[in-house]
Amino acid sequence: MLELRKGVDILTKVGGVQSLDVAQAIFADKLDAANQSKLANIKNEEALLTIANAIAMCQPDSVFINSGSEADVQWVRELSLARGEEQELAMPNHTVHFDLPEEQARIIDRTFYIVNPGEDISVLAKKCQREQALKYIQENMVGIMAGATMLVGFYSRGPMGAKAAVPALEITSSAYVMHSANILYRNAYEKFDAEIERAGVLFKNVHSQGLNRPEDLPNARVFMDRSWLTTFSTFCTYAGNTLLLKKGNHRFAVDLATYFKIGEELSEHMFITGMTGPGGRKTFFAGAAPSGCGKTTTAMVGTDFIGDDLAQLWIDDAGSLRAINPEKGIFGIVRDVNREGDPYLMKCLREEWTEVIWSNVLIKDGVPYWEGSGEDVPTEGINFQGEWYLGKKDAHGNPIPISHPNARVTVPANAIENYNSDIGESAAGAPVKVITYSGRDADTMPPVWAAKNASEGVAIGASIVSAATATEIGASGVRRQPWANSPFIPGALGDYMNAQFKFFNSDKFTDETRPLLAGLNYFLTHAARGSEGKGLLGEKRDVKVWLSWLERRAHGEVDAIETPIGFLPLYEDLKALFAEIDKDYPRSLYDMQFSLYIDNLVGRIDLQHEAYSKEIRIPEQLFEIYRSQRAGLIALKEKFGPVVTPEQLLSL
Ligand code: SPV
Ligand code: MN
Repeated sequence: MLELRKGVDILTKVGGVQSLDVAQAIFADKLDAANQSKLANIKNEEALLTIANAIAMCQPDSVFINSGSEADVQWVRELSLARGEEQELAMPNHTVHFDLPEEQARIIDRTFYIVNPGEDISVLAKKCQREQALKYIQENMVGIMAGATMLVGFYSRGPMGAKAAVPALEITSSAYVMHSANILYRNAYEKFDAEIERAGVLFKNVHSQGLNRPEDLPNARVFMDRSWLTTFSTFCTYAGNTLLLKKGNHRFAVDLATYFKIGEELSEHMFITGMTGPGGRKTFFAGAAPSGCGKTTTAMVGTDFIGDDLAQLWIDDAGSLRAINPEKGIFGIVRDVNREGDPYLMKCLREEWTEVIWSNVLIKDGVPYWEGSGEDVPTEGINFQGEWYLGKKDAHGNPIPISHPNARVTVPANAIENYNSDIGESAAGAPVKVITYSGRDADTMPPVWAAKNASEGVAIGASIVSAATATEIGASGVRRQPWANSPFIPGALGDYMNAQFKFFNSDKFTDETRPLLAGLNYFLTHAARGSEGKGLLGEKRDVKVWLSWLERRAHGEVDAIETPIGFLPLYEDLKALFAEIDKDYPRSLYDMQFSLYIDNLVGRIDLQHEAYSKEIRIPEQLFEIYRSQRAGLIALKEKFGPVVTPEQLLSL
């Protein structure tokens, strides 16, 4: 299982600082008077020793303490420009950052959990023995900040005071990383000591890009020390590899939920958003999707946007499911963001409205351009591969797109016009009634379905599959993506699954408050349904209909068709919801989207059953659900053949 504070604490070992006296001497040596006086506000011993050890290890020329004041935040912005980590763009407060051409996404091949002898980790992750990680860090991080300024930031992952919020230190030599942290995380400098006390844990992150040279990239590493809640990141700049407050600390939060808060908290790769239903009521959703599968778009379809990437969930004393966003901004994929599908985000990107850090897009005359914007684009400029012109090919002879498929924009949440800051910033969190799970699935699951009970909902999460996207370097093919959280589940999937069953079946929920769990799939194709049409069966604006149907279902206002995989919507209900978005919804489309393709469904269940059979500690409940769904589907096939229409299902 997992034990905290076990084995050598690598940062302390390499830094060698054990006492506050030694720490103070280091601060006196490396910090000027102004920064010493800022640091004097922090008294927590673990925080101070972490900073001192990071200084002793990385040996920067100077240290900047980011108090979160407007002056400090501005200082970080200016440093990033002065050092060339970002460049100014034509629009005020917009800048662009480029990662090296070979580091445009998470470097999953160089990302490791640091483990103690005998500890098992997820079969989907890589591990590195503590001794080896220590050696690597000793050899590569000592003196890595020579000639540079170390930046130290104090953040909270979530609204301060919230049950599931955790304070975190970000220590980096990259001004771009700290600039991004200032947009994406709440500054907790003023209350840092109290927050560590309240939460009982502190996440610690140390990063340096070194000299940021392509030749160092093979030596890039992302290490997560599960036992000491410390991350180390070297020789890289992409925020998913360096700003480890995000996915590095998310992994620690998953561990805490899985091993220390079973049945009480979950830490998920989910958006959070509200939908306004009949009579103006607000219904909040939290939904999981793998990277690059429309999570940001879904979040912004709601009337009350809260977050697009991560959710910390817990059950409050009244039995209500609550969710906070550990972040306060988005680091969103910009490909295919356009006026029609993403009006709020487009306002941030194309109007003088907010601060934006663009990354890995095309720049021409100070204006960014990207794939799928629906705008006219120039035929030359500078992009993630350097000088670019229309028709330019990469080393393999493939045309280079104007922007990388994982090109991103970093934008504060409060600039998104439908952001609900009252709930988004509240320590009580958003009251969540619907949980969704989705992936990029061309041929099997319908656009929306609702689980029959909490355990079957857990099975939906366990069974996500998705085609690979551009967010991980080297990923390809259709893969299992349990809960869309698997890249961030450090321990055995069986342990994580056990925590899911316990949480959603918790007797703290009442019949009224237990959330509805559901599946979503936007990626069914015409081809998979034998239709002549091209591409996807749905479009971005349909998302609102699927969410609205779940909204009504969560309030018991729409009936549904019971099937072995869960409840499906009735045609009339969808038709009425489509009418609300001024769209006709032909019966033929409904039949294509909601008929059960039994062979595909059974194939999917068999795939999952087999894969999970090979893993340790998978709760038996999962296999029971698969067996019963499979038997139900086979019975339907015997009666109706391999494709079962909603009409046939209703005739039963
Ligand atoms: C994702 O890939 O899921 C992201 C971006 O949200 S990253 O920071 O790379 O994880
Ligand atoms: Mn993500």
